Amino acid sequence: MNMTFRWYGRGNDTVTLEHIKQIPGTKGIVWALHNKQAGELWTKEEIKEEVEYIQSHGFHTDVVESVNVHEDIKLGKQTRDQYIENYKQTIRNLGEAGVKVICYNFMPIFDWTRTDLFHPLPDGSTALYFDKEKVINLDPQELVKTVSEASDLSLPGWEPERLARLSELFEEYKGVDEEQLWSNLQYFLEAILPVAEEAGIQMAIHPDDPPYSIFGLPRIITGAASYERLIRISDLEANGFTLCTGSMGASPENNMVEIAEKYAYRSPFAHIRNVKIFDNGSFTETSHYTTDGSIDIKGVVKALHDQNYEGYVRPDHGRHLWGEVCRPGYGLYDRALGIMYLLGLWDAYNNAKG
Ligand code: DNO
Ligand code: MN
Repeated sequence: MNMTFRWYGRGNDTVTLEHIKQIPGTKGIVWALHNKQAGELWTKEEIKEEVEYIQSHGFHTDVVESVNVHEDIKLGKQTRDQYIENYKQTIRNLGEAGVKVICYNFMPIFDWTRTDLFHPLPDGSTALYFDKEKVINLDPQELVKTVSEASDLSLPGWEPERLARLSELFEEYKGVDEEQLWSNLQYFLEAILPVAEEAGIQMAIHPDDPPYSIFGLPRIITGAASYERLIRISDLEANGFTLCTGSMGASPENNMVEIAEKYAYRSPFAHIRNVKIFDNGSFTETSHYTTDGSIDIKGVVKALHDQNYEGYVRPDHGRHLWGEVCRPGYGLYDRALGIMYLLGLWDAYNNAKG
């Protein structure tokens, strides 16, 4: 397990590299050029500058999250090819800079979706929350408005430029069902995977969050069956997964221990965090502690340990603790606590093995 921490870059994050340095066992920074629009080329110079800055603090820069996929690619529009060419060149440029894994997703319009960014928990902290009822009944425009007003920092995947086109995008997706989206994903993968393979990079698709359709939009990376279908599209090593326990595990149908046992070998990157799912399907993010949520985090770590997992791991999101002002889900404290829990489990499993 190669422990990492996601960081949004200088001037774009309340957490600093100096803070992260003080979290025991943390080797790498999961980074991105966060000022880039989906579809835009990441130049060698821009990549070099960011990588050198992070490395000068003693961290590796092996993992990028995300290089976002332009909506025209997901929609399968004719204009997609130019964006795919940019994507390919970005992969080559990242490979040249030593990057090993690129995390990406293929969710229409929205990236991860929540209805409340600062939902109070019984312990006095706040966390990201998904109210299923609300999402079923709310107009997406309304949701976007409430959620964006709750935070000054724009959420990844909720970039203002993209959201401004919301109605237009919804109109365009009317012609795209799940099968069409799969075929658009396949077209994209067939174009980029050989390039990634040659660049020494593993692409790691992130599951849809939550892992089911919302607002009538198709969502396809939702569980073990999606993984099987991905493997059938290409068994190149470059065709990898991001094992995100909190995203995929937000559906009670997904047993994350079994999924980790079965697919860790294809997952160069893991996001390990817990969620508590309520009877009505709503869920809240919690601490990483197994007892606090619905996902067997210690079982997931054991499954990885049993396979001598050497992939990159990050604690993904955390609660907001002790009055911290930060990006929703991306504070310092709870993610640091999460890391210590994950490393503690790992050490204990090491000892048990003898
Ligand atoms: C949320 C993240 C996602 C993830 C993208 C990957 O915190 O897990 O935004 O970065 O879906 O492309
Ligand atoms: Mn995740």
